[in-house]
Amino acid sequence: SQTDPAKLAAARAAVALVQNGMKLGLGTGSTASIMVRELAARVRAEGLSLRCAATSRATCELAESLGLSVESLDEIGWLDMTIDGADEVDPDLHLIKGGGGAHLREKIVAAASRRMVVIADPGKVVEQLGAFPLPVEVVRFGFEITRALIRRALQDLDLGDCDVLHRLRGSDPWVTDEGNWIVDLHLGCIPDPVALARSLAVIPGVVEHGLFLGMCHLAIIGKPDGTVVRLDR
Ligand code: DER
Repeated sequence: SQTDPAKLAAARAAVALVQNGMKLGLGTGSTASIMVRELAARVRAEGLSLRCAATSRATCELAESLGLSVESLDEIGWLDMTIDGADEVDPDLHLIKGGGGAHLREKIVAAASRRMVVIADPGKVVEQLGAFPLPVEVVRFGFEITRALIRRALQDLDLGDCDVLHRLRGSDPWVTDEGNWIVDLHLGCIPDPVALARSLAVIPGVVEHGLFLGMCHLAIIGKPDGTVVRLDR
Protein backbone atom coordinates (compact mmCIF):
# COMPACT_ATOMS: atom_id res chain seq x y z
CA SER A 1 0.00 0.00 0.00
CA GLN A 2 1.26 3.47 -0.88
CA THR A 3 2.59 5.34 2.17
CA ASP A 4 0.76 8.61 2.83
CA PRO A 5 3.27 11.32 1.73
CA ALA A 6 2.18 13.76 4.43
CA LYS A 7 2.59 11.18 7.20
CA LEU A 8 5.94 10.10 5.71
CA ALA A 9 7.20 13.70 5.63
CA ALA A 10 6.23 14.25 9.28
CA ALA A 11 7.74 10.92 10.32
CA ARG A 12 11.05 11.65 8.57
CA ALA A 13 11.29 15.12 10.11
CA ALA A 14 10.77 13.66 13.58
CA VAL A 15 13.29 10.86 13.02
CA ALA A 16 15.82 13.52 12.02
CA LEU A 17 15.57 14.86 15.59
CA VAL A 18 16.79 11.57 17.06
CA GLN A 19 20.37 11.64 18.33
CA ASN A 20 22.66 8.70 19.02
CA GLY A 21 22.28 7.33 22.53
CA MET A 22 18.75 8.70 23.03
CA LYS A 23 16.09 7.00 25.14
CA LEU A 24 12.98 7.11 22.94
CA GLY A 25 9.27 6.52 23.32
CA LEU A 26 7.68 4.98 20.20
CA GLY A 27 4.06 5.96 19.55
CA THR A 28 1.14 3.96 18.18
CA GLY A 29 -0.95 4.29 15.04
CA SER A 30 -0.36 4.48 11.30
CA THR A 31 1.80 7.63 11.40
CA ALA A 32 3.87 6.34 14.30
CA SER A 33 4.33 3.04 12.45
CA ILE A 34 5.78 4.91 9.46
CA MET A 35 8.08 6.69 11.93
CA VAL A 36 9.23 3.37 13.43
CA ARG A 37 10.12 2.10 9.97
CA GLU A 38 12.05 5.29 9.12
CA LEU A 39 13.80 5.17 12.51
CA ALA A 40 14.86 1.55 12.00
CA ALA A 41 16.23 2.43 8.56
CA ARG A 42 18.25 5.28 10.06
CA VAL A 43 19.55 3.10 12.88
CA ARG A 44 20.72 0.53 10.35
CA ALA A 45 22.24 3.12 8.02
CA GLU A 46 24.10 5.07 10.71
CA GLY A 47 24.65 2.39 13.34
CA LEU A 48 22.82 4.46 15.95
CA SER A 49 22.56 3.11 19.49
CA LEU A 50 19.13 3.79 20.99
CA ARG A 51 16.98 2.52 23.84
CA CYS A 52 13.26 2.37 22.99
CA ALA A 53 10.07 2.00 24.97
CA ALA A 54 6.87 1.16 23.08
CA THR A 55 3.38 2.55 23.71
CA SER A 56 1.61 -0.64 22.62
CA ARG A 57 2.19 -4.31 21.93
CA ALA A 58 1.63 -3.55 18.25
CA THR A 59 4.40 -0.96 18.18
CA CYS A 60 6.69 -3.21 20.21
CA GLU A 61 6.24 -6.06 17.74
CA LEU A 62 6.78 -3.79 14.74
CA ALA A 63 9.90 -2.20 16.24
CA GLU A 64 11.43 -5.54 17.21
CA SER A 65 10.65 -6.99 13.77
CA LEU A 66 12.72 -4.14 12.30
CA GLY A 67 15.68 -4.75 14.58
CA LEU A 68 15.11 -1.97 17.09
CA SER A 69 15.89 -2.85 20.70
CA VAL A 70 12.75 -2.35 22.80
CA GLU A 71 12.79 -2.47 26.59
CA SER A 72 10.09 -1.96 29.19
CA LEU A 73 9.57 1.62 30.33
CA ASP A 74 10.68 0.68 33.83
CA GLU A 75 13.94 -0.78 32.52
CA ILE A 76 14.74 2.50 30.74
CA GLY A 77 13.18 5.03 33.09
CA TRP A 78 12.94 8.70 32.06
CA LEU A 79 13.01 9.22 28.30
CA ASP A 80 14.58 11.95 26.17
CA MET A 81 11.81 12.12 23.59
CA THR A 82 8.59 10.44 22.54
CA ILE A 83 7.36 10.59 18.95
CA ASP A 84 3.66 9.82 18.57
CA GLY A 85 0.63 10.51 16.43
CA ALA A 86 -2.59 12.25 17.38
CA ASP A 87 -6.21 12.37 16.35
CA GLU A 88 -6.55 16.12 16.81
CA VAL A 89 -4.08 18.95 17.50
CA ASP A 90 -5.41 22.38 18.53
CA PRO A 91 -3.58 25.77 18.49
CA ASP A 92 -2.35 25.26 22.07
CA LEU A 93 -0.96 21.86 21.03
CA HIS A 94 -3.61 20.20 23.19
CA LEU A 95 -4.35 16.78 21.71
CA ILE A 96 -7.02 14.19 21.42
CA LYS A 97 -5.42 10.76 21.27
CA GLY A 98 -6.69 7.22 21.58
CA GLY A 99 -8.14 6.54 18.18
CA GLY A 100 -5.86 3.51 18.12
CA GLY A 101 -6.90 2.46 21.62
CA ALA A 102 -3.45 3.02 23.12
CA HIS A 103 -3.79 6.34 24.90
CA LEU A 104 -3.19 4.96 28.44
CA ARG A 105 0.31 3.67 27.69
CA GLU A 106 0.89 6.59 25.29
CA LYS A 107 0.16 9.10 28.03
CA ILE A 108 2.43 7.35 30.56
CA VAL A 109 5.27 7.19 28.02
CA ALA A 110 4.70 10.83 27.04
CA ALA A 111 4.75 11.81 30.73
CA ALA A 112 8.07 9.95 31.11
CA SER A 113 9.57 12.01 28.27
CA ARG A 114 11.43 15.30 28.45
CA ARG A 115 9.95 16.16 25.06
CA MET A 116 6.82 14.95 23.24
CA VAL A 117 6.87 15.34 19.48
CA VAL A 118 3.61 14.75 17.62
CA ILE A 119 3.59 13.79 13.95
CA ALA A 120 0.44 14.24 11.95
CA ASP A 121 -1.13 14.93 8.58
CA PRO A 122 -2.97 18.24 8.02
CA GLY A 123 -6.36 16.66 8.70
CA LYS A 124 -5.49 16.41 12.39
CA VAL A 125 -5.05 20.17 12.87
CA VAL A 126 -8.21 21.74 14.36
CA GLU A 127 -9.22 25.10 15.80
CA GLN A 128 -11.12 23.40 18.65
CA LEU A 129 -10.95 19.83 19.96
CA GLY A 130 -13.92 17.52 19.92
CA ALA A 131 -14.99 16.65 16.41
CA PHE A 132 -13.07 13.42 16.91
CA PRO A 133 -14.82 11.21 19.51
CA LEU A 134 -12.93 11.43 22.81
CA PRO A 135 -11.68 7.99 23.91
CA VAL A 136 -11.94 7.11 27.61
CA GLU A 137 -10.43 3.88 28.93
CA VAL A 138 -12.56 2.34 31.69
CA VAL A 139 -12.35 -0.82 33.77
CA ARG A 140 -14.85 -3.57 32.98
CA PHE A 141 -16.28 -3.83 36.50
CA GLY A 142 -19.46 -1.74 36.77
CA PHE A 143 -19.08 -0.58 33.19
CA GLU A 144 -22.66 0.71 32.89
CA ILE A 145 -22.35 2.62 36.19
CA THR A 146 -19.14 4.23 35.01
CA ARG A 147 -20.76 5.09 31.69
CA ALA A 148 -23.72 6.68 33.52
CA LEU A 149 -21.34 8.66 35.73
CA ILE A 150 -19.54 9.93 32.63
CA ARG A 151 -22.86 11.01 31.15
CA ARG A 152 -23.73 12.84 34.38
CA ALA A 153 -20.35 14.62 34.38
CA LEU A 154 -20.96 15.77 30.80
CA GLN A 155 -24.37 17.15 31.74
CA ASP A 156 -22.87 18.93 34.77
CA LEU A 157 -20.46 20.62 32.35
CA ASP A 158 -23.38 21.64 30.10
CA LEU A 159 -21.91 19.44 27.39
CA GLY A 160 -25.39 18.03 26.87
CA ASP A 161 -26.35 14.47 26.24
CA CYS A 162 -23.93 13.04 23.66
CA ASP A 163 -23.39 9.46 22.62
CA VAL A 164 -21.04 7.58 24.99
CA LEU A 165 -20.43 4.53 22.85
CA HIS A 166 -18.76 1.28 23.88
CA ARG A 167 -15.91 0.78 21.39
CA LEU A 168 -16.24 -2.57 19.66
CA ARG A 169 -13.90 -4.67 17.55
CA GLY A 170 -16.41 -6.45 15.36
CA SER A 171 -19.21 -7.52 17.66
CA ASP A 172 -17.01 -7.78 20.78
CA PRO A 173 -15.80 -5.02 23.08
CA TRP A 174 -12.42 -3.57 22.14
CA VAL A 175 -9.93 -4.70 24.81
CA THR A 176 -6.86 -2.54 25.42
CA ASP A 177 -3.31 -3.82 26.09
CA GLU A 178 -4.13 -3.36 29.78
CA GLY A 179 -7.28 -5.50 29.43
CA ASN A 180 -9.70 -2.59 29.84
CA TRP A 181 -12.61 -1.32 27.73
CA ILE A 182 -13.02 1.98 25.92
CA VAL A 183 -15.96 4.36 25.50
CA ASP A 184 -15.92 7.09 22.86
CA LEU A 185 -17.58 10.43 23.68
CA HIS A 186 -19.15 12.01 20.58
CA LEU A 187 -19.08 15.55 21.91
CA GLY A 188 -18.72 17.46 18.63
CA CYS A 189 -16.80 20.25 20.32
CA ILE A 190 -14.97 20.70 23.62
CA PRO A 191 -15.00 24.39 24.65
CA ASP A 192 -13.06 23.80 27.87
CA PRO A 193 -10.72 20.77 27.60
CA VAL A 194 -9.16 21.45 31.00
CA ALA A 195 -12.49 21.31 32.81
CA LEU A 196 -13.50 18.17 30.93
CA ALA A 197 -10.20 16.43 31.63
CA ARG A 198 -10.48 17.27 35.33
CA SER A 199 -14.08 15.99 35.53
CA LEU A 200 -13.35 12.74 33.73
CA ALA A 201 -10.21 11.95 35.69
CA VAL A 202 -12.04 11.68 39.04
CA ILE A 203 -14.86 9.38 37.92
CA PRO A 204 -14.58 5.95 39.58
CA GLY A 205 -13.78 3.35 36.93
CA VAL A 206 -12.24 5.81 34.50
CA VAL A 207 -8.63 4.76 33.91
CA GLU A 208 -7.51 7.44 31.43
CA HIS A 209 -9.01 9.85 28.89
CA GLY A 210 -7.58 10.88 25.54
CA LEU A 211 -7.07 14.60 26.27
CA PHE A 212 -3.31 15.31 26.29
CA LEU A 213 -3.12 18.85 27.68
CA GLY A 214 0.18 20.69 27.84
CA MET A 215 2.11 17.53 26.99
CA CYS A 216 3.04 18.15 23.36
CA HIS A 217 6.06 20.42 22.85
CA LEU A 218 6.28 20.24 19.07
CA ALA A 219 3.82 19.14 16.40
CA ILE A 220 5.24 18.33 12.98
CA ILE A 221 2.51 18.55 10.36
CA GLY A 222 3.44 16.82 7.11
CA LYS A 223 2.19 18.01 3.74
CA PRO A 224 1.44 15.91 0.66
CA ASP A 225 4.29 17.69 -1.17
CA GLY A 226 6.76 16.29 1.34
CA THR A 227 7.32 19.51 3.27
CA VAL A 228 6.46 19.98 6.94
CA VAL A 229 5.12 22.75 9.17
CA ARG A 230 6.36 22.87 12.76
CA LEU A 231 3.99 24.07 15.48
CA ASP A 232 5.64 24.62 18.84
CA ARG A 233 4.52 25.94 22.17
O1 DER B 1 -4.23 6.23 19.23
C1 DER B 1 -3.51 7.24 19.08
O2 DER B 1 -3.43 8.16 19.90
C2 DER B 1 -2.75 7.34 17.81
O3 DER B 1 -1.62 8.10 17.94
C3 DER B 1 -3.65 7.78 16.77
O4 DER B 1 -4.88 8.07 17.08
C4 DER B 1 -3.17 8.52 15.58
O5 DER B 1 -3.25 7.53 14.63
P1 DER B 1 -2.96 7.74 13.08
O6 DER B 1 -1.55 8.23 13.02
O7 DER B 1 -3.15 6.35 12.53
O8 DER B 1 -3.96 8.73 12.58
